[in-house]
Amino acid sequence: MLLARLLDTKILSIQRQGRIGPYVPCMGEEGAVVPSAKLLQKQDWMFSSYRELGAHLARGLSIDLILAQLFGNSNDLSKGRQMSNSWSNKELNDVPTAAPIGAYLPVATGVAIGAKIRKQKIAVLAFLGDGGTSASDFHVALNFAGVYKAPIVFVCRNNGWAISLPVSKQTASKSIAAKAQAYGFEGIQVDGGDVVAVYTTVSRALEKARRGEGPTLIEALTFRAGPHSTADDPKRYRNDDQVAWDAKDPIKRLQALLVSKGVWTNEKDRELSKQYETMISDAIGRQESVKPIPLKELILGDVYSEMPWNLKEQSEELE
Ligand SMILES: Cc1ncc(C[n+]2csc(CCOP(=O)(O)OP(=O)(O)O)c2C)c(N)n1
Ligand SMILES: [Mg+2]
Repeated sequence: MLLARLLDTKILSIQRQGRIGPYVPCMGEEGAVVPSAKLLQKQDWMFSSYRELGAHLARGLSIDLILAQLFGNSNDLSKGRQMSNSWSNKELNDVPTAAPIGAYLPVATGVAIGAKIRKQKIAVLAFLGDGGTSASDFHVALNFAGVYKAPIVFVCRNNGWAISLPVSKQTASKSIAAKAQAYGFEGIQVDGGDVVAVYTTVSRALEKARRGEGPTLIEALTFRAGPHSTADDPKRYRNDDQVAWDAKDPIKRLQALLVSKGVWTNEKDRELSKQYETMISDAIGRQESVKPIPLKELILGDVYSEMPWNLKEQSEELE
């Protein structure tokens, strides 16, 4: 969580310096995503939206690969072709998101149904936002998950906003968790800033999925501490209360808990922060200078195993 916070903060500053394109920050929501992703086993699958930086780190994606994706350089596993924040890694069963909200959710359910048919004892974890619950794909995904008793856990980060639209205008349901009832499975609301509560709830849901007892929808109540993206000005639609945010900060809450239990100190915290900051600046130094893949390959590569004559012609023209 701390690594995600420090990396997010640093990425925001290099974005403001014009060194990368648009970015979607994750500050405030680490408590809902990091423990969830940390609970996955190697053969499980993870689907996400774009505000789950910490989940990719927890899954094992390196700082270098996270930055390579944002610089769109030739080290990037998606070769600079994906929208920013669309991290993925085939070896980690970490699937890239799709720009249309929720479009990956039926795919996630499909992977879970596939695993069930193959009798694999695995689980699928799929993150989404409160806005994602209005996408038709959300309802398709939950309906199929319910009917097939698919081994999937949906974790919805309800941060109260879909860009500038408040959740009160997103749904007339009493909660997002309540929506699961219509699809015949359990929905649970949890404080997304309470790491222990998230860990326990997601752990039980993943175990239930692995036992073949079907899906769960978890609504994690979170706080989006920053703007929707670097192209957004939240002051135009909401008033942020700094004091209220400090009390909600999942990292501060966990630090306080660990210090009170005598298993962590502020001194250790400072040391760890320094260590992470060095790792982050070293990785930026490595990735910023890496060139993008050549334009020709970016546009025309990976489409045909053998390039047809018309593309060959265009390729020469491009050169
Ligand atoms: C189908 C679709 N409609 C609209 C958009 C534009 N859009 C991008 S992010 C976003 C808000 C989504 O909010 P939420 O699901 O609550 O996630 P959050 O940004 O709060 O993490 C919208 C409307 C889109 N990408 N796809
Ligand atoms: Mg939201």
